[in-house]
Amino acid sequence: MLSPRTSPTRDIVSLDGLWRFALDTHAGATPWASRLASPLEAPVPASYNDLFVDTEIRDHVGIAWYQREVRVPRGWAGERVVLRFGSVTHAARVYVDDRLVAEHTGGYTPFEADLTGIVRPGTEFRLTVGVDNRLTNVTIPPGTVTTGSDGRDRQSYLHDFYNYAGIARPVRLCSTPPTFVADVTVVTGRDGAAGTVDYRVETAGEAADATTVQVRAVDETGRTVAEAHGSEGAFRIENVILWQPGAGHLYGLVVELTADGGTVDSYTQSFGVRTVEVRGTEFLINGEPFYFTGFGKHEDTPVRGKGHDDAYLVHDFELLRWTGANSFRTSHYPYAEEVLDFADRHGIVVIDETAAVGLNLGVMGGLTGAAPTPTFAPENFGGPTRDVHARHLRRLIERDKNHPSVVMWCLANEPASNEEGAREYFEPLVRLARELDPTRPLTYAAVMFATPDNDLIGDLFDVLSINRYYGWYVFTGDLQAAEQYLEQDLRGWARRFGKPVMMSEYGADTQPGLHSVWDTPWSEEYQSDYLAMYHRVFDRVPEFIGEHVWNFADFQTSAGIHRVDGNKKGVFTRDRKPKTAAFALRRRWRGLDGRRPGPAANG
Ligand code: BDP
Repeated sequence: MLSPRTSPTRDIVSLDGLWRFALDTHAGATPWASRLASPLEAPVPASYNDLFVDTEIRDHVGIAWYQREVRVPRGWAGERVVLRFGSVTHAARVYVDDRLVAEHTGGYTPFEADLTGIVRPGTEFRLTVGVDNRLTNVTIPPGTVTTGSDGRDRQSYLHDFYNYAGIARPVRLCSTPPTFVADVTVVTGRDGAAGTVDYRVETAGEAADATTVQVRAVDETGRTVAEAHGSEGAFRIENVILWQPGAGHLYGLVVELTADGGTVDSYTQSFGVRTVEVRGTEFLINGEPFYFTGFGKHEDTPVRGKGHDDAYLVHDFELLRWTGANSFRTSHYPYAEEVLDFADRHGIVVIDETAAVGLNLGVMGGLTGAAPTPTFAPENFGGPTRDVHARHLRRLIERDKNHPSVVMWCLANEPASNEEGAREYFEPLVRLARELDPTRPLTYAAVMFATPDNDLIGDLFDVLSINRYYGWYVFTGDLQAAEQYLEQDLRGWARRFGKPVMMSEYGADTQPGLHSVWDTPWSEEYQSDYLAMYHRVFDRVPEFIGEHVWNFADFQTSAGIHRVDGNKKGVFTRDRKPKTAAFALRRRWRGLDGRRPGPAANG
């Protein structure tokens, strides 16, 4: 799905701002049919949970309503009018006046409603959105809703971040011509000093068959560097400037749809020329071995919850640069498109993850990892869950395929890959991902209970991403034992699969301001020593290709005795203040430029 962009033939009106807001319990039977009678207003984009001092809203399970009036620009007569949501978490029903115009499930990917002929240029309509935050066995991520004896619904889930809900990303009203560019796919390669570009353009609308497609690549100054004709084709960019980690050089593919010598539609798709490949136990970007340094992140900030915020976007990337991080994983769901656009422009490498987190009933068994009931059984996560997972994977790849920053797809976080049924569950998903995108390697983040001996799916993937907490959940406070087990474990994965191995999670909860001269869990020194121990091990494993600390910043979770106002494994606090470990990471990572740290780099 194309990102909304203005062009000589396309306009955009932002619908961000304050909308009327009410929980379904206060909104009447048909909230869309008239003005929402509620004193509350909620900002878009933002999660609604933390805005109000009201536990009924914070812990709400079910539907919440958003509403506003929208005026269609009068100049849009004869144009196609499209309403586009960056995301609504987790499901949406969208009404224009009394009419249902869209339904969408999946809280982290965009969707559109074509309003052509439904709304009239120059007039106003009432836009109402019902936002459903319920998670079940057949949603991704999954969860369970139970009704208590007090009649209240409660939501439980298997992932360790708060189930924020709302209209979390920008909403836009867009115009396109009635015949339009519907999709663009760009795949790049290299031939000596030249870049090779294969492209495919999809068109739609009444007169699509009568149009011809022309494309030209422009550099950052707007100069045309290559041209081609036809809806599918290839061209070369001589003396290409590559998209590189740390230097996000971009070109624009200007796609023009013409008929009878006139322009019907034009759309510019940005792209970067780079290659990605796994060879042996190396991860190559532009043919050079790349070593990942960075974090698993979250979209999580005070008050806004998971709402997209450009100030935090800029600041987070600034802190990544300051720390010497060259990459991050979009744990545990696809992030806002604005984040990936920024990563493209600034040369930050991204591992792009689906929202499939919590496909593991073993976590309910605590540290034993013994699932109380088999994860992949039909009554838990069977065929219907996998179908939804497949749909999400498709949406992710359709959305993010043209981002040069995205170098790998992560199909799931900590699935029960050690349990029977895992292979049957994942094989079709891996096949689908490779069909949709034969160019990018695939990975999944392996849970602690999945070991080199019992994992059932590692051979299906290209890179082994391992989540481990030796020294935290196990061998708590005993870094010496933890070091020994970690090394055995990582060497075991490398030996069994002969593939590149990276650490996709390692971290320790840390209370800022707590200091200790001992190996004291929760102290700032322990977090630094814990990371340093992992780094010593990484530097001894030849197949090792990268390290993503869990987590970039502290983040909110559901309440529980294991969490003190959320997960504190951040190297930065939730309001982005550095803990001691941030300085240690900076010492290790700065100046590496994608190379492996040398033996002296332990920090
Ligand atoms: C891992 C999960 C991550 C958690 C982390 C933790 O992948 O989402 O936040 O553990 O416990 O198992 O901190």
